[in-house]
Amino acid sequence: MNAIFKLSAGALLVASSTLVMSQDMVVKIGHVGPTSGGIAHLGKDNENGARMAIDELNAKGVMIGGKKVKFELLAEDDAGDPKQGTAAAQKLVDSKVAGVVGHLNSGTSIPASKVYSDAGIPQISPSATNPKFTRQGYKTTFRVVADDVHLGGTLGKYAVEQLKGKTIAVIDDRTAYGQGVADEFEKGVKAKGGKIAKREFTNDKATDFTAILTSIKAAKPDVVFYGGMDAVAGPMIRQMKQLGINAKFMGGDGICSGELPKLSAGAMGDGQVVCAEAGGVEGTQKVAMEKFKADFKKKFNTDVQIYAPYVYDATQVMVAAMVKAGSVDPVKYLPVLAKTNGYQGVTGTISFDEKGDIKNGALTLYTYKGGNREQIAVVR
Ligand code: ABU
Repeated sequence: MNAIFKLSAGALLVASSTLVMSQDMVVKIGHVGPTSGGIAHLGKDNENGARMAIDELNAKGVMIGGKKVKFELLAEDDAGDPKQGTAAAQKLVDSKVAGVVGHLNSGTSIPASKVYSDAGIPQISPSATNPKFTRQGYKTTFRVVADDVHLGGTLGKYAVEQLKGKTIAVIDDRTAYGQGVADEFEKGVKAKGGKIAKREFTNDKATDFTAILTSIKAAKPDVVFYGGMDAVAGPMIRQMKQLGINAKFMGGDGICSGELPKLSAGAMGDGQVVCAEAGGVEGTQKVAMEKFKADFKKKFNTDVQIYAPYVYDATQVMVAAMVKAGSVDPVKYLPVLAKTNGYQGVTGTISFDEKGDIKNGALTLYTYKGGNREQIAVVR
């Protein structure tokens, strides 16, 4: 009897907790990034940003339309590959997600945006910077960082005005991001009267740059810009050193990670690398960002790479729109999301323009000293 009683009580407890949970409205939010392949460390960083937001929202308890919501993160890996990106997008649409945060890369975010647009599902990228992403006329497409026009253009001007670059070489990885940011860098250099002495290209999986670096060495560059990601930039910096190229090395947000010193195997001289993150915090906002980074480290036992805080904010902005709309139905909360104005996140103030781009997006210029990233300036 006793055993039966215990069993029954246990069953009752299970049944009762299932009952409580079943009263919660489960809302699925998708996240996509490359959690496999060369930049898996960046994909995981992004995914952790989403997980942190979801866990906090669930711990806090969110009511939408009078119902308690339990958010569920559906995390997909696109390996940074455009085809896998659209497949992951379709999988999330089929799983009936209410919204998607991602993808990380422009080369995956752009083709995936059509899938989300066709399904009417809001998509916020925390890191895709190719301008085309928000210029396709889709109402479902948003981003919370500045684009490559701002990023590449600012770095190009910096190369001429601050680094006093006279002989500038440019390499890109032929991806939507890498080639695009390199083109904008060129425009920035030329706008300030500088000249591009050499333009070369590689690909996003290459490991040997001897041929292009030998060609670049002949031009005796004082600045080399690379449009691509840190997984390629690291070995490139190491091979530049081996070939005796002592130029400053510049790149966009894709190289501006905490992992770059390790990826270059310690070949970076202090102040040799200048890169820019497509976002930035200033003044009192720094306190919130430092807290985020400390909480992130405590939760995941790893430092933020680049975009985890932007993923966190993108997730929070999406949920804030659902709360304000009183609905998780994309038809109802999408117009509210589009009108986001003055949302205070850990990355700063988020307001969207008519294209879904962040208004007044900042950039942060960084260099590396002693293997650590050091802020040079925030530029708007
Ligand atoms: N913005 C750099 C990394 C992501 C991308 O735009 O491809």
